[in-house]
Amino acid sequence: MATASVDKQSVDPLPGPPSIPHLSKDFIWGVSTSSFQIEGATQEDGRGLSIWDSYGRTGQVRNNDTGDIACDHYHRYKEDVALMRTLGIQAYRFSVAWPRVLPNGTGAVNEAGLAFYDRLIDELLASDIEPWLCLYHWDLPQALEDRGGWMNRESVAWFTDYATLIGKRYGRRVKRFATFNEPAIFSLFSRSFGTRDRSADDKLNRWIHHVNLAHGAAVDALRAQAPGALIGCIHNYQPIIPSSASEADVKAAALVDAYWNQAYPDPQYLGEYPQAIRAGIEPHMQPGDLARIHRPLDWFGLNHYSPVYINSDPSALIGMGWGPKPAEIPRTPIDWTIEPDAFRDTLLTVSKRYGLPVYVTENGYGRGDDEKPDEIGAVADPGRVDFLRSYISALDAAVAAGADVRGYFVWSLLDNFEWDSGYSVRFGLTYIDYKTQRRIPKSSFKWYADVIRLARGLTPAA
Ligand code: IFM
Repeated sequence: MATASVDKQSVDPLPGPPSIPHLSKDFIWGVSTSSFQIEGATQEDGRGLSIWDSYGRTGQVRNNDTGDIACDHYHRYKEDVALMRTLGIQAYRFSVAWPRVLPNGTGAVNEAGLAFYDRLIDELLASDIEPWLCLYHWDLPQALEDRGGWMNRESVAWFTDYATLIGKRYGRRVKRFATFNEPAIFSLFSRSFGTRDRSADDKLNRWIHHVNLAHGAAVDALRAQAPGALIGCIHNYQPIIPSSASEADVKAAALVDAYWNQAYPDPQYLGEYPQAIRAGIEPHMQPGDLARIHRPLDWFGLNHYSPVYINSDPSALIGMGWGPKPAEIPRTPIDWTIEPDAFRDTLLTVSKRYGLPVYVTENGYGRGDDEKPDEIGAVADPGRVDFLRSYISALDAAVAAGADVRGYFVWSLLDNFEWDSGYSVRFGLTYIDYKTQRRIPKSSFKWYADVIRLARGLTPAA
């Protein structure tokens, strides 16, 4: 049985700040969001459809939730940037909705869509917050999915055109770009793959290779349009742990590790695919492909939540089954194990393996819909505070042990559309009342603001 949810503990007083003696004063503190999860306005100002608009209409998202309104950030971005100012962050990571700026994925440009990101970027800069722009956080234009999406090698050219447009438009004001957010996650969990169909393994290999090529081409396009910008890719990297010592489980976990953790960063940062998947990728390779993928990068983006426990399941995609999690490890309310030591170890691993400055571009705590304002309208989230406190302390420990970590972004500024779970899972430092769109900073918001002020040598807000 899982240990009881940590949110049941007492709220008052909030725990003190994490122990961070090894973080420098110019360490970057931030928050992250993504376009589809917060923007809404899916049918406004000429935006095209994305695959998540279509998927939301299939009835497979919990409570039939859609992204139609989400947090209405498209209209309320100023209020959201004001929240960021109150937090005191130095950087904000967001993504551009590809179908908002190129409604058909390629070809005609939607000026009204581009103008939205102009307004957002200008508001951030006027607030002294650095915009970190991610090109792709899963909302592929439906028009491109209809042409085969990432299965089609032409996707490399589509993505290059999109990256060129974005670099040209924003490159004078935006100096940090990421190509993709968590390519392994949208590959492994894409609904295009029947998880009980082993012929999908080959589709997965082809898809991975195209996304990697698209990454490399986009890096070149961004460099051409935005000289001096710092470019990276954002990876979800977690320890993959076999749930037993059996040979089958150990082998399965090793293969999942290759797909989940290395299939993207290894060719992008090191110029080669992990040994375990090379033979699978080989049929999709053309001469010169590895050099096209392996373009110089400036930083490594790490999204980390908790280790993954794996069982062998020979009939499932890449033989991956979900193994039981050890009962003694505490969990968040959405059943993710809380293991800050694994975070510390992962930071050390990626820092050493990829040899570039690491930025933690996502880390956070999800809770179900029982997270609500109390009778005085406040939202107390002590479980989230404890989680962040222990993970930020673990980050400091990683730095003390030699990891080159330069920044940390909480997922997320706002509660938002949590993919298949719709609005039933909340990750925000800010509570969203979806009926009124009222924003209520949670106790973790105040706590994080104090952490940032202290880390920067300022006194905590009263
Ligand atoms: O909400 C997601 C985000 O889009 C990608 N990383 C994990 C988050 C929490 O599940």
